[in-house]
Amino acid sequence: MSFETILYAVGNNILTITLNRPDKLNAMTPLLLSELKEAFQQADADPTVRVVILTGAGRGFCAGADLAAASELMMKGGFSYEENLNATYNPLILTMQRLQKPIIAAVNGVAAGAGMSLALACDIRIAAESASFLQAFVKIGLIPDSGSTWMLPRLIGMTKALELMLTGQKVTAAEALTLGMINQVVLDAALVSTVQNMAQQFAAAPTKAIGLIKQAMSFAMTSTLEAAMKNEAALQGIAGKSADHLEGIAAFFEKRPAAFRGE
Ligand code: LHQ
Repeated sequence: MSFETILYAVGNNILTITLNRPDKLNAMTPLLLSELKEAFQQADADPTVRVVILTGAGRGFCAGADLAAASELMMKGGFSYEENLNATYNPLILTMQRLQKPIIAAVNGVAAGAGMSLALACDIRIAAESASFLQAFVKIGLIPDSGSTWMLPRLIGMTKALELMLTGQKVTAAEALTLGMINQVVLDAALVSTVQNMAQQFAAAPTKAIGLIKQAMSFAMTSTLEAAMKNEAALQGIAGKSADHLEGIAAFFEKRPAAFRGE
């Protein structure tokens, strides 16, 4: 399957999706949004994909909504931000969150507005030293969207999340690490190899359990302790029946590395 605005490459059980509008810092047009959602749906359906890397071509990760495309739609009249978000950005973020496979954001440059929301919707964020993050929305008189108001305070706490949203100030990769917004900062030249190493580990991991961990954590974010434990028990019931669990136990007693197949 070939796309116009993203690159989609699978190899060794690793899917790399590259946002590919480098001249516009990979700002998201309606086409890019629909292609990206389709890419994650394909990742879901393809059993050979056991981990996804999301990155940007050129010097940016993603500059958020393409403001030229947004203004064009507004000029035509009848454009509704609410409808647009509900029809495009929100389903994309939910598709990512519900994907039963890990997503690593390789943040190669600036992640702004909904581009930052996109990075926040990934499960792991590794940033190049020169990358930065900004809740750009307020600078154009908008509010954070695409899940930022839900995700950011959960990651870094209300105090700092609100400050970043109210000011729109740029956060460097080093600051983002200190805030707990990202998992790791690496030298620009080491980004690809660091992310590849982590992706290889996930590609050899018990994929079913990883999907269930994502599901359990997502549920627990909005539930009581009692409900979270009940849900853990139900999901553990599923994990306990997986082939990879049997393999994990066998490998433990045979004192050898487990050969997980993602089943
Ligand atoms: C862009 C963009 C961009 C188009 C850089 N669009 N061209 C909104 C509306 C609709 C529905 C749903 O949700 C949303 C949510 C949002 O995402 S709102 C927030 C949208 N994003 C922004 O407001 C960020 C705008 N961009 C910037 O503030 C800067 O470009 C940043 C800080 C990201 C990077 O600055 P620089 O490194 O100085 O790069 P630059 O500004 O020179 O940009 C390079 C090129 O990319 C330039 O094009 P040009 O043809 O002049 O070389 C920019 O116009 C273009 N570009 N962001 N969002």
